[in-house]
Amino acid sequence: MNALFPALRTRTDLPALRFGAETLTYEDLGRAAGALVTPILGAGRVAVWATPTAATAVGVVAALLAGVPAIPINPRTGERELAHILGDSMPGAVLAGADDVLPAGLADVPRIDVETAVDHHSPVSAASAFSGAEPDDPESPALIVYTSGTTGPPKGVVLSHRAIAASLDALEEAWAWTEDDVLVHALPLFHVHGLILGILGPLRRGGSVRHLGAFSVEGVARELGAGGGTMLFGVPTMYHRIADALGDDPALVRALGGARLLVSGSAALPVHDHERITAATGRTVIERYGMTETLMNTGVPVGSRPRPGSVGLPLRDVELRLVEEDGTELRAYDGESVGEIQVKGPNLFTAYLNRPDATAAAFDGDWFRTGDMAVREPDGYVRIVGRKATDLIKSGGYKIGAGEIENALLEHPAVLEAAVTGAPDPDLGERIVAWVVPADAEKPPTAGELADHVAGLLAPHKRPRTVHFLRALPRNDMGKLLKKALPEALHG
Ligand code: MCA
Ligand code: AMP
Repeated sequence: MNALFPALRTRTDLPALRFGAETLTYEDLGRAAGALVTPILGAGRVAVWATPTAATAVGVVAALLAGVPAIPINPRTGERELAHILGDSMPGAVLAGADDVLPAGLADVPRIDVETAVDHHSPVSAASAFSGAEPDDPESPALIVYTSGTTGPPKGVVLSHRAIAASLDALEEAWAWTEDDVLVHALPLFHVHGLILGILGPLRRGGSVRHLGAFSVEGVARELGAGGGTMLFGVPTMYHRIADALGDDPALVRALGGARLLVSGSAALPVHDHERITAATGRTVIERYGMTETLMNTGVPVGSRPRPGSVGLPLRDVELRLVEEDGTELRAYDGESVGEIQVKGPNLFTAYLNRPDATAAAFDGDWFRTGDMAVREPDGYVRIVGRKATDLIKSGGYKIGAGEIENALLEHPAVLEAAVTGAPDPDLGERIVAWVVPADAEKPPTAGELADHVAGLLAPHKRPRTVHFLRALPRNDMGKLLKKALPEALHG
């Protein structure tokens, strides 16, 4: 039973999850998740309406215990994206909190309510609540997480029990992560960072997690300070906002200064923000580098000297190489030879759901092509310097494909042509910029209308933050769009 979460049996009276005022011990979690195992066993796959609540954590743990693959769904997902995810993954049921209002797109999927309030007088013990259905085969699929590519709709990344266990256990070693750790975070629960690292990570260690529900600097200060948090996980946008607030907030300075580990990931944390945090608190933020398809690849080990701008060393059992454009392996450890990061190891995904073509294209033999460009320092530390595809945008830590936004914009009746790029943004890392040729130059749509249109079809974080209107998109003689020439076209 529960190979992923042995603490469900051993740490029964200790706190596992806290979301706001709601706390679940391991016993509570075992009972709540155990009660769902039988109802979901026949579902084939189960969607989880991934609000930032205890219900999501209970639903996902239940699916893992039942051996039924779970598909976390962003509760703000727009109608087009939701239809794609459901059509692609065909869940037999959706798990949702009892009070959640589900959109029409989910009307045909049988709903199972997740109860987090546990009846302590029930004779069902946590252990007996499990059906013992958890798969023996570590290769069996555990989660299907949707991630954007440069074009087309998001792809479902199939992650096995093996990959999740391997990645979390490698982080245990790198960060001396133990059952005594209390993780504070405010990440969404429909991606790897917030769900696998942020919820399943503490549960695998037998520690606990305090989720803020929504990110706020005050919440971080409270939970890391008096709340007893020992670790903080966040995306660079969160650390940027923390760095902005440190000057006026002695309680925040104390809270960060007292934490055992401050970890940033999902995008590069600018050196300036590293420096501001260290100057104010005396603490260094450490970075780790991962991807939905690979889970965690590298990390700065706890206790290493400060390395702003570095994502650290390959984690245990992860092999990492740098490869030149022509496929030649780069052997230099010189801090300046740039190659694409390729990785292999037990942390890798199984396949893209229903996409053997995309799966095959993502690999060079056993090596997964990350698309991230990096150098290696003489001591092996990896520094990411860019990304191969300019059509992938990282905004607020979310990966967003330019192509999917362009397609959504083109569906707006007032849009004739559209191009999407990423622009540097101090808060979000990159900001989505839309370049639009209106169908009627006299009556262009408003920027807000286009943002709402994209948010409604895809998701709010994919909405353009800036919209430029042009007479025509710049193209070469072959008709190919020249994205680099867009700023000039604005003034042309
Ligand atoms: C504004 N809003 C709108 C619109 N305009 N909603 C609909 N339509 C509109 N036109 C709403 C938003 O929904 C939101 O509502 C509020 O306005 C503000 O949203 P926004 O400006 O987008 O962002 P934010 O609230 O300021 O969030 C910043 C953030 C967030 C908290 C840093 O970006 C975030 O949580 N990022 C985490 C991304 C992440 O987890 N990435 C991991 C994937 P409301 O305020 O009500 O919510 S990468 C990964 O997993 C790999 C493995 C890795 O390495 O980690
Ligand atoms: P996703 O596909 O949403 O899981 O995002 C994965 C991508 O996030 C990686 O391919 C990197 O480009 C980026 N990423 C994750 N962690 C870091 C980091 N610490 N520094 C720079 N980029 C990162």
